[in-house]
Amino acid sequence: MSLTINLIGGALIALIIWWFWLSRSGQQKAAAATEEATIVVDAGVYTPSVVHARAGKPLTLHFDRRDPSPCAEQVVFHGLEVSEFLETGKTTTVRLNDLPPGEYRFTCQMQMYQGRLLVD
Ligand SMILES: [Cu+2]
Repeated sequence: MSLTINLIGGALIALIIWWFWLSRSGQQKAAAATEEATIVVDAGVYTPSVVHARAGKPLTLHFDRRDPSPCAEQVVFHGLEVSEFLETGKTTTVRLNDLPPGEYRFTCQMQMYQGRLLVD
């Protein structure tokens, strides 16, 4: 009986280590240049809030809006002349093509939500 409990305990510890390791490697992936990303819009923050993209490549962003407050309803890409309305409870896809190198902010219309798009 105690052997079974020890095995379960060991398995749980292994699971916790694996989970932390996985979540950490996930964060590293978010910092790497990407051509597609999903951004959760909730509780006043974009997650992830920083997107790294390659210049001249298309970038597809899926905004998963979970915050019903009007504050979250629009995303504006400053310096790119792009903005989009986001529907609550749905995912809205924004496609950006031929991005010039630089750093661009993306925010809600009131600039409460803050994100950065890094292009190089
Ligand atoms: Cu806002």
